[in-house]
Amino acid sequence: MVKTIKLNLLFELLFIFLAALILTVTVLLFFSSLKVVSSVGQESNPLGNLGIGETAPSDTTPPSVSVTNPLDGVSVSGIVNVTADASDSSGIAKVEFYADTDMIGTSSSAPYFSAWDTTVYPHNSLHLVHARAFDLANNVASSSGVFVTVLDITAPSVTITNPANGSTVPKNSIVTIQASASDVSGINKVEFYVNGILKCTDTTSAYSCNWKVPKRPNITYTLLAKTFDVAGNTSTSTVTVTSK
Ligand SMILES: [Ca+2]
Ligand SMILES: [Ca+2]
Repeated sequence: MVKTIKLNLLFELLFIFLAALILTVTVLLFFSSLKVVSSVGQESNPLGNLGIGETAPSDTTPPSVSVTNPLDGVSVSGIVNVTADASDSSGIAKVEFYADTDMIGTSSSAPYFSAWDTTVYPHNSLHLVHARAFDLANNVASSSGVFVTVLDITAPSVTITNPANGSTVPKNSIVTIQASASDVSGINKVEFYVNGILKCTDTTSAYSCNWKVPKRPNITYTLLAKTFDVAGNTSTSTVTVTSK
């Protein structure tokens, strides 16, 4: 009887020991599986080739950049294609183009270029064009500047504001022909013509011409204002009027 009880106790102790062993192994396996997951996570990291504690070599060298068009000292006009060469060991992120302190545009892939509208500048004005290149590590380099002279090839604007197109004018009277004219480079003069004959030349704003309307009624006249900007570009505005 006593022997049987001892044997039962022995079996119970063995069972508890085995249960504890299984629990311990299960817990160990669980945590080791977590480690596997975390190391897999590291493998997918872009810096996975680096060992623990290592960092990527940082790029501290700025790119090389130069403006390839326009050339230094040339004259330009209209829309100019500004181009640059840029290179860097870690790669170019973008190239910015400047005229004086104004940004012309940004180019993010080779060939690097930007369209520069020079029609906003006055005739014979001097401008400094340069490029700034950024590498992928955000190092910046500025190119040498190129000096260019902008020539105005854009016609001025002009409009006859009086008399109105298609209106009648009193015969045998003085009618003041008025015109508004403007240009980024400035207006040199406005010429006023009646049926092709030059009547007045006005060099200062407001531009006008006193025209003596002939005595005959029911005559149609073509009034024309021709304006010249300081670069010699011209444009015209015409109206027709009838004497009454
Ligand atoms: Ca670099
Ligand atoms: Ca002009």
